[in-house]
Amino acid sequence: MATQTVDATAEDIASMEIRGAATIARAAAEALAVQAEESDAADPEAFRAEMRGAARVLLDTRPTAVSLPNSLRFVLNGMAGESVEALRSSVERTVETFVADLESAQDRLGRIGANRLRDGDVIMTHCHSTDALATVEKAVEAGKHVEAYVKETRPRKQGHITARQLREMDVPVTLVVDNAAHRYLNDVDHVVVGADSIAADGSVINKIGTSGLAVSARDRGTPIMVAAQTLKLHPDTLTGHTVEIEMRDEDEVISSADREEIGDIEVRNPAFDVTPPRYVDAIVTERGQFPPESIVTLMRELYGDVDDQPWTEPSNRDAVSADDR
Ligand code: RUB
Repeated sequence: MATQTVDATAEDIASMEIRGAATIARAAAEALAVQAEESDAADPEAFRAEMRGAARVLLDTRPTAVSLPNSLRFVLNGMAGESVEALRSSVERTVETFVADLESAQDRLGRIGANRLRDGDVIMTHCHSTDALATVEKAVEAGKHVEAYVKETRPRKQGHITARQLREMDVPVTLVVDNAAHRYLNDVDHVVVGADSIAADGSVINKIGTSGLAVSARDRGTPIMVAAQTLKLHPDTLTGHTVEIEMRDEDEVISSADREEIGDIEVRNPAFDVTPPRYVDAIVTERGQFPPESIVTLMRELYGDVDDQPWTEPSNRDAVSADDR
């Protein structure tokens, strides 16, 4: 298990040292285990308050990937016991369960997604998604030959990570700039992407550029598979909330020297976008593959009774739910 403190983990998530929805969720859960281990809380209430505070620090890092609140909720709701010692070990056990579930979910969805890929298929990827790569890995393990066009993914170039990991699987890779995607989609059998959040209507929230790629793929008749374990289902969207799209620093897009030379301009750097369900062929989860419009059924089954924010202090809870109404 990782041994990073909550503050170090929060800093790494905010700076994207730790990134990608599943990896963020795992790191956050593991940081809570470290907090529990190192806590010198005098009594159970102080311990619980400390854990809630730690969860809020992690929650404040990045707003879009629902895997982060889902993981914090799982750990905080798993806290049980009448003594600090009992609470501490319940957190450690819950985090172990969370990490094991996450790994087995990725393994299972990988095998399901791999069934969609045939021997000789060419895929196109966007950004870097461990869930998406799990489908390729399982296809390769099953003896299928798969090749990949990898989109660079400006501004952070997560495509380089994808390219490296695909090469480690011996998958032939062609790296293209984002603007070349449409040009090469004729040669592609599947677009395979991950998700940071999935909304109740089946919309997929993923790295900026996913929606443009999906529209292009639909135009070319290329199917789009979204590989997303159920940790990516966004329970708040069941009650009409929308998913916040993170806006990141302008420096990721343009250097201050270039900007000065150009003159007075606005710069926008949204990290994610929303792909409507009509552009998505299948959402592949560890529970099977779903047409996007039917994902709400699974969301209700898994998260239907989730309306709690266990990181909120009990004294603020009434105010929060009143605000919510
Ligand atoms: C990462 C990204 C990934 C999803 C899914 O964005 O959009 O496609 O998080 O990843 P960023 P995974 O680099 O800004 O975090 O399948 O690994 O959860």
